[in-house]
Amino acid sequence: LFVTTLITRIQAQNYDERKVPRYTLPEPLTTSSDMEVKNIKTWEKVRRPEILQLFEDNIYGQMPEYYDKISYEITSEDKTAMNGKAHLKQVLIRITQKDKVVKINLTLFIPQNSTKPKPVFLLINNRGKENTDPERKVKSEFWPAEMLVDNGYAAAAFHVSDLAPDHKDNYTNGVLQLYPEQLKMDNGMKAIGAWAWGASRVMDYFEQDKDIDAKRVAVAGHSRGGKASLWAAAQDQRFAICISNCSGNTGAALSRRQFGERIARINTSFPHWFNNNYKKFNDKEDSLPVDQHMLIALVAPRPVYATNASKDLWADPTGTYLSLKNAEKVYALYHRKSALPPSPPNINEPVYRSILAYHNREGEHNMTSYDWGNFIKFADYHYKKGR
Ligand code: GTR
Repeated sequence: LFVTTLITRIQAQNYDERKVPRYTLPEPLTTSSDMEVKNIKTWEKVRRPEILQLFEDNIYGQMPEYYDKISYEITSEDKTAMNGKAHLKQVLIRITQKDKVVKINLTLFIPQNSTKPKPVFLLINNRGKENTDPERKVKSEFWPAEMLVDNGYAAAAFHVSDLAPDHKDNYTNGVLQLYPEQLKMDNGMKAIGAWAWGASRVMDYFEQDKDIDAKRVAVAGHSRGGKASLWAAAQDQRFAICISNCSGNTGAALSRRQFGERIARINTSFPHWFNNNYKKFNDKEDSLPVDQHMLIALVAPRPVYATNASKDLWADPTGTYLSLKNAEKVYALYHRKSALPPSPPNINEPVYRSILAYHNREGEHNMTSYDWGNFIKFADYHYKKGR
């Protein structure tokens, strides 16, 4: 019976472009009081805070920023890591609130090619911990730290389980211990919010590490991690660049297309990711006051790179592309014009010389050295190699 139910559910997801319903996206540049946003000032003072609040209230939950204490301890370091190319720091970030503590274990490889502060890619690791093991016994494409270092970037990573274990039965064992009141609120933080919160605490650390250029921090994540990287960059404007790899539903893809994974499905499979209010939109995508193009717009004018994989229709490549395209008008307020063509580029034709960047890699749902290679070119382009 279980198997039959599961198959019926999976089949209920649409993969046919002709069956995408007609929809109207909410307008990023019209305020709740029907005022048209024509300049940066109205965007930043009125509409941006409104949209941020809508995402907090209806999807990702609140982002509490208070705590009694934060401390940083280098628990281990090695100046001869990666055959002498990198300085490895293992950093324990401890955040205390009342008698509760959250500990983030940050792995950080800093290139040794000069003494200048280095730009960094921070990965929110949602997969196996071995991918980001400081000893590099496993060198997976999911985190090609050597490649980042060879290109002059520091490589940093933490694991989501330090903030909120990725399971409905124990996701509260982390950040939510500091903020138990969040659990009582329908717009309270849950796991994705906790992971994004963790990225901001790592940002706090970067701001006081002299080897790191805290003005050049790219926050990156894959899939559920890419939903968190977008939410982190939307919330915390200190992140200079956002990378959202194959993030799909409630990440970079438009919900209203109802293509591949849908809200009802994600809320059923992962009830611990988004707030309680989000469950009201199960099978009611059209009644959401936002769609995901507005999440990307919250990152403006900072660069965003979203990706897909050709065999990963679950994450709706077309819907991801349309999300970027529909965020363009907010970037235009800042006179930042994207180089994205009107319709999606071919598979394996990355568009990275652009404020809003995109590629659809041939293959499966994953993050690979192909993806990272393009993220590096994207960062090089925006930082103008000036490092
Ligand atoms: C899937 C989920 C997606 C995506 C993915 C992942 O099961 O439906 O939304 O987050 O997991 O994280 O790899």
